[in-house]
Amino acid sequence: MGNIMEKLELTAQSMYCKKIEELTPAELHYSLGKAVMGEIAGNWEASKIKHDSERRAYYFSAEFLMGRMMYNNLYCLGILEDVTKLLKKKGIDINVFEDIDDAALGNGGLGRLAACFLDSAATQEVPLDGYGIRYKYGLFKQLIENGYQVETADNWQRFEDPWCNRVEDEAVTVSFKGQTVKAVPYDMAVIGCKTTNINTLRLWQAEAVNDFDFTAFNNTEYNNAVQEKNDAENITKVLYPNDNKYEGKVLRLKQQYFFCSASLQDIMRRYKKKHGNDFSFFAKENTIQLNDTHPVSCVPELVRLLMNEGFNFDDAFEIARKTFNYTNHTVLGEALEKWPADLMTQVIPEIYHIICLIANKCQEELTAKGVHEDTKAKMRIIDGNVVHMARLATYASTYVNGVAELHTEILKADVLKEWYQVYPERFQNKTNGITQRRWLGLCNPELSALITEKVGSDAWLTDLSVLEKLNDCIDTRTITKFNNIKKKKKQQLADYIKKMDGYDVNPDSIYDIQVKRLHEYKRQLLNAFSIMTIYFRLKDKKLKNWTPTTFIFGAKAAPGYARAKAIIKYINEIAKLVNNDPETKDLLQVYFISNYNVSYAEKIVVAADLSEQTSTAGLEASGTGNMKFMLNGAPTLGTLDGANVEIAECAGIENEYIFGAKVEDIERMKKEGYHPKALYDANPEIKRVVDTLIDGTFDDGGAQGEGSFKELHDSLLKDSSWQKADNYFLIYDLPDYVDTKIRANTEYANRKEFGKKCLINIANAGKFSSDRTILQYAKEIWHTSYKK
Ligand code: 8GP
Repeated sequence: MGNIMEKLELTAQSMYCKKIEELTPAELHYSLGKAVMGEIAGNWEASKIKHDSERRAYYFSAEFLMGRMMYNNLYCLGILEDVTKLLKKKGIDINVFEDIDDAALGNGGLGRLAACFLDSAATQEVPLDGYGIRYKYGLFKQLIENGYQVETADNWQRFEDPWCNRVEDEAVTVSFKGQTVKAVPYDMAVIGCKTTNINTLRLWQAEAVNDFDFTAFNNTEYNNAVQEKNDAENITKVLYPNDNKYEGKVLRLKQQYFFCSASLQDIMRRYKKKHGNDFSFFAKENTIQLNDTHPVSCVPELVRLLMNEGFNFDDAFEIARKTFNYTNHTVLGEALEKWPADLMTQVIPEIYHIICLIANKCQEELTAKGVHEDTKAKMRIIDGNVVHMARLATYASTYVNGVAELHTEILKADVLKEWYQVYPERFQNKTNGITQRRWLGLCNPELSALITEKVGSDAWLTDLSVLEKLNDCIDTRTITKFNNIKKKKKQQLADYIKKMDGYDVNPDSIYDIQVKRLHEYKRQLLNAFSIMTIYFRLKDKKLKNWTPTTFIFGAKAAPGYARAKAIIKYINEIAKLVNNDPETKDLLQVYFISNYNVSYAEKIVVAADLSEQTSTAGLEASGTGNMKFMLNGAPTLGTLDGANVEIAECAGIENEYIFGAKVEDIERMKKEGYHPKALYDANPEIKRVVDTLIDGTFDDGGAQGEGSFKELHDSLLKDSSWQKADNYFLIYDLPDYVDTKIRANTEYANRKEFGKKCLINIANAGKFSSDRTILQYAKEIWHTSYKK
């Protein structure tokens, strides 16, 4: 510890010629970060040497949503409290680091899961390193202006990045048709908790091989002089802001191939150092997890690299198939990657050629297995000039997994049905998890202390199943303590919201919270409709004994997703109406917080009374936000979808607020016919609420009845050429949802009984640690070592 302060002092002096107390927050952040990096250097080196000597796993992901690193790293090193005190002595509040931007190199669940996995692997001593992209600009920052989302660039590197080391001498080159660029690795230390183990996240940055053309400059061609530099750097300039949506752009394909090729070259270089040109141990020593299909160009790339080493195609492919495993994260058709063959030929022709070889091999193998022609047709990797990446991934992997039990069943029965029939032994489930270090220890020290007191130690920090013990201590005193902690966290959130968004939230109201990416299938619009229903009932004096409630939303919409943006505007219009209505404003408040991100989430999940998880059954692969709320004691108000199903199983369905159609109901309606317009016509309350989209209650900026709200209204009631009316079954689910919400509101009033439900949720959240998930990957897929 003393060491860190000495190192901090030295860095401050040598870098900025300042004393610690004179540093700006950004300078202090950089200096302290570097001091920590100095402190762990020995352990990091030792861990690398250990991992080099054993079978190891790699997590290939286009996204790692790490969030703020400073507090988490100090926490995992066990020195957060001491550093806080030492800085305080110098008159510095450790909260200054809240001014430093999150590293938002991911969109949402998929990227945050990758970050939780790295944290868990480091802690559980699983030799797992991450490979990804060092985007110059992370996920956009969101402003809300006049109720609309406005995007601005996230220049996260402007504060400097003390957590990454540039490793110039391990740069490699990556070639596209007509372009060769340099891939420069930046290594981030992933610090385990209660262990000396440190893993590595290696992020690649694209740079020009020659970044300045001197001849062009001398000929006064100034733009040409830096053309190559710009073209190269563009590859890693910005994260695509889509969550659960595929975008077939050249630059995106380049990003994917860029980091895959660089990472594989890196792994091969390390391997060759050990074994020379004998590749017989390659798949024995290395296993690669593909985080969805974004890294699937690795498969042909590994084949290509091995063929360059003298392998024939079949032998190279066998090694590849033993090396890769694939995780699917979505069943939504629009999210499954399908690359046009032309585009691939244009950008990475050699890779496309190898995909053709793989596609042929696959069809031959299916013929040899006697698979029916119709089934074979459905399994074509290249079908009508389109490359189906999920099929390629499934064919070229040892194991394929979904991310919650229900999701894996849907993959087997539907999305990858034919593949499951032919290769059943490949399919596994790995229910997602979250790291309890960040999502309990760090963000909720008060609840952590209570848990530690009750279960007798802080063993839960590295073994969350210990929480079970709490089941035996849910008595009146503990409930009161819990309720008091929740009250405090709600006050803290109210203060934070005031600071960030300027809203005055009533800390004595129920906090009913929905935070996640904005998507139609997640059904924030359903939540909005339920609020309007309650609002009208209150106005009409039809709802008695309603406990004042604050509905909090946080969500970013993909910039090109018009309906999602219209929903944000609609929620903000509702907020304007109900928050200012003297008849309801003390009973109902609605706030849409701006720029929801990891750091905001840390303040939000701890303060929630209810966790809204309202996706249409069958469509949310897992969800991980649901787990964060559960761990902090908020019952789920949600559908039986994704991991909600397992949450309800673990805590008991009577301790959640479950509503709506189940997967079977949705399937039945799809088969037998679903008529939202008839439900709407038959139910005046639904009609009144849905019609607020078009009856002039709200303003969407367009001419009356012609703007984006009208389009939303149509989407619910009219079939279109490309989508059936109310594709996500909002109108069907609305009545049960409203009833369930009102039941939760009524039950909340019994503070003891409700507090008991909260504690039962916490006590049974053990399963949802990403430590459990990562150990399952290590034992059942990767076959690597782990902490015994
Ligand atoms: C998300 C799922 O929507 C979410 O349910 C799950 O918890 C999370 O992955 C982690 O497993 N999926 C995606 O973000 C996703 O599929 N994104 C890209 C593939 C387009």
